[in-house]
Parts: sequence; C-alpha cells; structure tokens
Amino acid sequence: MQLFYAPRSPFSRKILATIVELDLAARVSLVRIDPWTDETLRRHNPACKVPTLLLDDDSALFDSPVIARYLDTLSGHTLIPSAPRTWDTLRREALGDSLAEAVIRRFVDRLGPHDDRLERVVARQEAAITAILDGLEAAPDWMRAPTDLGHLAIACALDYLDGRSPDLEWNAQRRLLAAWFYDFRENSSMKIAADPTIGTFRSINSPHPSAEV
Ligand SMILES: N[C@@H](CCC(=O)N[C@@H](CS)C(=O)NCC(=O)O)C(=O)O
Repeated sequence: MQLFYAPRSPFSRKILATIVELDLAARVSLVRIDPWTDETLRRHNPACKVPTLLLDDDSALFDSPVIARYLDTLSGHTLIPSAPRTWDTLRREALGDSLAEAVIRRFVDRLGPHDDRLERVVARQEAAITAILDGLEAAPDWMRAPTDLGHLAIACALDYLDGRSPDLEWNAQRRLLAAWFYDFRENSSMKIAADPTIGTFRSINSPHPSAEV
C-alpha cells in the first residue's frame, strides 16, 4: 500500500499514528506530497487531499476516517473497539477531526484580507475550537481508556493547534487536557507520525518534511 501524506497535515498524522499503533508500517510505503501544489494525487483522489491510501489493486481510499477503518479491519479491530465502546471512540475521532478542520480554516482564512466576513468566519471557528476543548476537559474519563482511534485524532489535532495557533493559549485553562496531551505525544506512534523518518516506513520520494498545510 502507498500512503500519500503531508508532514504537517493533522489528518495524515492521524493515519501515520494509526499505522504505527496497528504495527502495519512494513506494509505501507510513504509518498510525501503537497496537495495544494501537486496535482498528481488527483488521479487517485478527485479532491486531491491527503491522506489518500492507494491499495495494491490501484484503488484508493479516502478520507482519513475511511482509511482508519480499513486499516483497523486489517489488524483485528484494536483501535475501533466493539460495542459499546465503538460509538464513544468514533465520536471522539469526529471531535478531533472537527477540531483540526476548525484550526486549519482559522489559519488559512486569516492569511487573506481582513474584513467583516473574515471576522465572522474566524469567530465561528474559534467558537468550535473552544467548545470542543471545553467538552474534552469537562468529561475526562476518556483520557484513562485504552488507546483508540479517538485518542489519536484528538492528539494529532491538539498537536496541530499547539503549533499553528499558539495565540489561542488552549492549554492555559485546561490542565487535564494539557497534561494528557503532553504525556500522550511522547508515545512512539505520535513521534513517528510527526517524523516518519524515525520509523520503519519506506519512502518512495524524499522523506524530508517540507510541504506546507
Ligand atoms: N476530511 C478529510 C480532510 C483532509 C484534508 O482536508 N486534508 C488537507 C490537508 S490537512 C488537504 O489535503 N487539503 C488540500 C485541499 O483542500 O485542496 C480527511 O479526514 O481526510
């Protein structure tokens, strides 16, 4: 299998961490790509987004929730547990993905001209970011559960938030979430997701992170 990924993309990192957690790295080659400037990915994914997983029969899987489910099926369903834990896991995956989307949208939109429309868009993203983080802090039982796909999605989104939007100071008033995150990101799956060159992945092109997302 080939995984098209961008080093900073939180959705790519979620899949890289998933692959490491499921011990599938030997079966996946990495293709680093900048989806914003490189159109070669569109042949496999019409939306030209990362992550995209190219299977051995040349068919492609996307978006990241679909890829994660496929990989979990290959590996005995260890990151998406059976009921009743299934729905809480998938709900937290969705929260992590929504957090990442809101941080990306806020970052990208603020690069453009400042006007009323921009203020409304940014305020809406910040409302989502605040509500997601406050909810995760207020009901912390999930932090003690065995690692699942929801933990990976939330940690990758927080890593992106931490790097992209330090002005939001997300960790200042959320001590439980911050403590969980700074501990969780020391896991080898998170470290390899941030820098796949330290893992056992094979790279089809240059492994050095440079693509901007
Ligand atoms: N819902 C998608 C989101 C993927 C996504 O937005 N990827 C971004 C990088 S973080 C991308 O490829 N953007 C390129 C574009 O929008 O043209 C998923 O979960 O895979």
